[in-house]
Amino acid sequence: MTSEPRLTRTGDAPKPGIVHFGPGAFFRAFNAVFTHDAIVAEGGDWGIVAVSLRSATARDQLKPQGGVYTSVSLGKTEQSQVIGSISDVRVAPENPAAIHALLADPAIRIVSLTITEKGYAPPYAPDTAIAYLTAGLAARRANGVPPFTVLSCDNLPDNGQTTRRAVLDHAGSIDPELAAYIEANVAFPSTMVDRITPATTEADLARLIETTGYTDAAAVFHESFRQWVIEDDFPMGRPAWDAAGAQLVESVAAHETMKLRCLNGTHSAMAYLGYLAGYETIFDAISDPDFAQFIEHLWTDEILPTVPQPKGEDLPAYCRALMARYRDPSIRHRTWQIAMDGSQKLPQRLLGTIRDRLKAGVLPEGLCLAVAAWMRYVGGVDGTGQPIDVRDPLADALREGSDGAATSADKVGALLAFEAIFDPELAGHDGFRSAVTRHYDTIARDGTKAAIQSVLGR
Ligand code: CS2
Repeated sequence: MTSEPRLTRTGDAPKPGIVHFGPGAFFRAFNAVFTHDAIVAEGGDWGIVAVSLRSATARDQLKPQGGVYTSVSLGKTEQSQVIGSISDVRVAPENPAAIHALLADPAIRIVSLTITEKGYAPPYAPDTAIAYLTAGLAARRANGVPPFTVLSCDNLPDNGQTTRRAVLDHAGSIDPELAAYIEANVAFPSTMVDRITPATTEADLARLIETTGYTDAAAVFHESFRQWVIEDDFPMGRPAWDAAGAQLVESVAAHETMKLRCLNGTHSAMAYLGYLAGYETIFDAISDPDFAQFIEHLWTDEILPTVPQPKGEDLPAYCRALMARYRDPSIRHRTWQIAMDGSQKLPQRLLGTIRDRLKAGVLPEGLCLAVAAWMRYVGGVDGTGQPIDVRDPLADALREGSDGAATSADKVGALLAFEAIFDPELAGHDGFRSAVTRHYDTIARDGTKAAIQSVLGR
């Protein structure tokens, strides 16, 4: 127990204009910070009502503090900022009707989402974000209130379009006229979001008490870097996010591909390979010269040739900056955390790149190795025989898939048969299949480091 006073709000919370689903660490390190800075810069009633779809943790942490918390930028010079943009926090399952009423409120002009990749997958039960969005839009249509803008902030290609398709799909199953209305009237701008935010630890919170003199149960710890690219399509207005450093553009597609393939692709590669090699964090993995050289190889030879040129970006410089971000010793980002939900991440992070290389007639060995490492990881046992705590909506099915098969070719084949992950054309590509099987065997026989060295030609 500490005797330090708890952080609290002084003054009034901003009047709400945004509802946000998914009040976790990333939202607090990113959306809420940009919105705080935007309100400070240019004002506006853009307070955020943060809604959790499941657990009460965020509410229990934030409510006693009046919604304020500390955002800590780690690095050589640590900087902390008290963030005041969260007006209220709700737990949807405690009172779904209150969430429906909130979404129907004309003051709410934007509904944003950080619900992770799996949050967009059907079926859309009434307690999912997609169902709440649809119900909110239906209520506004019935009441003659203009619709809110829907802003997905998850790491998915075309996240606006993905959300739109999900909402239209769900609305169509309820009432085709509602779907037609949404199609004609609701804006779903796409975004690219980027800030590395490891899960908060008890040690982080204890250190914060020492440096600030107060207790803050909701604090978040992240890198100082942040990049937000947003399609500027907000019929009901938006906070001055541009004044806070966001890039408002016509199309984010190229930015999104760059980020998903260069950052998230190498993140996932390091998560599986690094975990199997015994590395706890990205920093630990990238400090191994073999890993560093492997990641450089992935960027230069396998990923960048597939990435379109985003306006205003220098792609090789982008990758150099990424390497510096990975090498930051103050960011303890666990490989296990990034390894989570691989079945939802692989397609946009690794498989699209592989497909593009195969189309160009090149077999991307390093990315095939990353896929093989994922296959070993979801097998649930590491190289030393220890069980792996695999967190994935498909975890059981994936483990059973690889358990049943006799040879490694059969195991790889069984996993490639998951059509929700691998499209049949890729799964049936002989060169891809045999490269993944070969790497799968090398990891089992000689270990992860040897497999990496074989790709590097050593
Ligand atoms: C990471 C991302 O957990 C993961 O899968 O790759 O959360 C990554 O840290 C962010 O996208 C960085 O912006």
